[in-house]
Amino acid sequence: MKVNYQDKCRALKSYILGDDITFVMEAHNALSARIAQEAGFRAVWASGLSISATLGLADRNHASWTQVLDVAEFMADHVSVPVLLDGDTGFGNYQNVMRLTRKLGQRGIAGVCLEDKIFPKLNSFLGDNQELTPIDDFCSKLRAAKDSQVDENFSVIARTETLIAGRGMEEALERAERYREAGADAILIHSKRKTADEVLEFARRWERRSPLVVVPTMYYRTPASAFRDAGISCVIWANHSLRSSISAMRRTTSAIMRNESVAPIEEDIASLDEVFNLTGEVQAREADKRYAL
Ligand code: SPV
Ligand code: MG
Repeated sequence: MKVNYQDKCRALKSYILGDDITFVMEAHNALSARIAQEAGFRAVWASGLSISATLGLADRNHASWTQVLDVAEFMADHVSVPVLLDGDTGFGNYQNVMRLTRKLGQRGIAGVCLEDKIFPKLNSFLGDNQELTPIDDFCSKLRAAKDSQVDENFSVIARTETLIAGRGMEEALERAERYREAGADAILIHSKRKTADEVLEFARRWERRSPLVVVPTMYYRTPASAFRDAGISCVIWANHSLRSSISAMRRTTSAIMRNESVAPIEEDIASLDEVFNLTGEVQAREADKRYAL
C-alpha cells in the first residue's frame, strides 16, 4: 500500500495527540529506518547524533543541514511510517527554520524537533551548563516553523534542555508553557539524570497541558509503565540502532581479522537475500519484468 506524505503527517500527529504511548526508534539511514519499521515501530527518529556519527562527524552541526536532509529523505523514501527529524536548533535563526521546514515538507518528513540551544549545538550529554536560546528567540523559531509547514498535520516538537543546563524545574515549566503558546505540538523534556525522577516530576506538574516526549537514553532502566502512567505521549529510543551496529560491526570485523576467514561468522550475519529484501531489489525485478525489452 502506497502511503503518501499527508498520511505520514496525519499518522505522526495522531501518535503525538493520542492517548496511547508511542515508541519511536532511532535510525540513521534508509536501511536502519526500514529495520525499525519491520520491528513494528510506528515512527522513526532521524537522530542528529546518529546521522552525524555515520558520517564520521561530531554531533556539533559539522554536517550541514542539507546533508542531514538528504539522509532523512532517503529514510522517508524507504519507509511507510513517519520520520521525525531531529532538527537540532533549526540550523540558525527563524529564517533558517522557515526554509528547513518548507524543505522537510517537500522531502516527505512528517515532523521536526527543535531544541532551545545555540547554533552550533553540542550533544546534550557533553559538557555542563550549556547555553540556552532566549525564550522569545526560540518562540520565534517555533512560530516560523508552524507558519511554514507544508502539510497542516506536520508536527513541530519543542525540546527544552533547561534541566540538562542545570537551570531547574521552574524555568523548564516556564519555557515549556511559552513554547506551547507559540504553537508547539508537543514538548520534549530532556534529562541526563540516571533516573527518570525529574522528567516524571515535570510530567506531573505539566498536567497534560500538551503532549510530552521523553528520551530515556540515560534513565534507560525506567520501565515503560512509568512513562505510561505519567501520560507520556512518545518515547524516543534515540541512538540504539547506531550503537548496536557499532558493536556488531566490531564483533564481525575482528572475528574475520582473527580467523582470516568468514566461515566462523557466516551464519551469524545477515544473508545476502536479507540485504536484497531490505532494499529495492524485489521492485527492481518486477520493473524488469514489465519494462525490459
Ligand atoms: C539525538 O538523537 O541526536 C538526540 C537525542 O538529540 S540525544 O542525543 O539523546 O540528546
Ligand atoms: Mg540530536
